[in-house]
Amino acid sequence: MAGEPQDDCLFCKIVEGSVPATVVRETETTVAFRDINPQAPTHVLVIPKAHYRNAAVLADEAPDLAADVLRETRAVADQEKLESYRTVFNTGSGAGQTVWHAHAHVLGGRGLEWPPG
Ligand code: IU
Repeated sequence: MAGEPQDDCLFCKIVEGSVPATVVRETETTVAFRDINPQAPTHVLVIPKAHYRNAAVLADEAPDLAADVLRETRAVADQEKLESYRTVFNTGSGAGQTVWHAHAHVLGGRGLEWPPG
């Protein structure tokens, strides 16, 4: 069922606490933790605690939760004292999505090129 934890999902395990992560923020509905392969001095992932396979499904099925995730990206940027930052939702394998639990990347702390690769 949409939103239910998935046994084979690494990010669900991070939410449960059975896989460790460097958590920087947590709310009732979201967790934010440092990416293990950072692409910028600040690279934090914000995830909903509930499992949705990507940002498109999250937006369709749980728009209030999608708003919580977006609000938390801003809170992470504030906490990390980022004046400029980029929020990325890779959606689908062609866009580089590799983990099938919706997540926002928050990247900052260096100049960022546009367009992205
Ligand atoms: P993507 O948008 O699905 O490609 O992002 C997945 C991110 O999850 C990627 O940046 C990985 O470095 C990151 N990640 C992580 O932080 N911890 C993990 O155990 C695994 C992936 I697997």
